[in-house]
Amino acid sequence: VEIETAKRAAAQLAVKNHFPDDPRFVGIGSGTTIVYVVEAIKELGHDLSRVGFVPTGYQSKQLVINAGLVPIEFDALPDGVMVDIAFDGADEVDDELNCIKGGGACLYQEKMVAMRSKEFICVADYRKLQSRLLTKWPTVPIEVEPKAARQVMARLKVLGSKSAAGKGPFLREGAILKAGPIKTDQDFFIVDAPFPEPLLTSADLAGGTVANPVKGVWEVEELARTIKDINGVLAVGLFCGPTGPEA
Ligand code: DER
Repeated sequence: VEIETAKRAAAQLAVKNHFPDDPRFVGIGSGTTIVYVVEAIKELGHDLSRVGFVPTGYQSKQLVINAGLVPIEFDALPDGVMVDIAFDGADEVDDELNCIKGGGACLYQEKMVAMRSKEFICVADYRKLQSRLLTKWPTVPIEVEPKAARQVMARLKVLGSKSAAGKGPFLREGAILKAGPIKTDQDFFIVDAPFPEPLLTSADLAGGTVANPVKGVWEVEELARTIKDINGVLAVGLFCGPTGPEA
């Protein structure tokens, strides 16, 4: 199936099955699949004039505004009030619904909105689903305070971050028209950290299918927590599934 068709189909199904009848706040993620989610929300034909749509960065905010939906900034949410549901994309999803996120460098606000939501609906085409993370998507995106970037990359190397060719971690450089590293919506850098082996799921460890993981082979939640503890790291592009902690 053609990728864009698959993205649209996933978005239509997600919205049809999960959009609430009368939500107060709805989170809107970043990337390309989310465009079809917004399209599907509009096609519902509901009166959305009283719904606040919480964006997860500049791209997401423009998408909400251009769709004629009412944007509400995260810090304008009433204290103690949760977002009813958040829709977002992902770069890879494993059997336990752990996700790699950050391919679009929007992971910080995506995580804030996801963790503030009663329900998080990940919308992803068939390419993204792998039994373990880092099977096809090669790196863990990490948002880093610029002055700490070199120190964070050195720490990641110690943790075993390197590609099969022994390269990395990498500072995400600009696209064609930007020399030097890109800046996120928070004016931070993105470090992309490769690991030589796919990330284990908690079932791998519990089920004993992987007795004693070799050095440098990580389980998703443990790696997420370990990286989050490095000074200068703002957010890690590993979203732990429904059974996992807030990593
Ligand atoms: O950055 C992210 O996590 C985004 O959700 C993004 O990577 C999803 O991308 P796509 O929908 O364009 O594949």
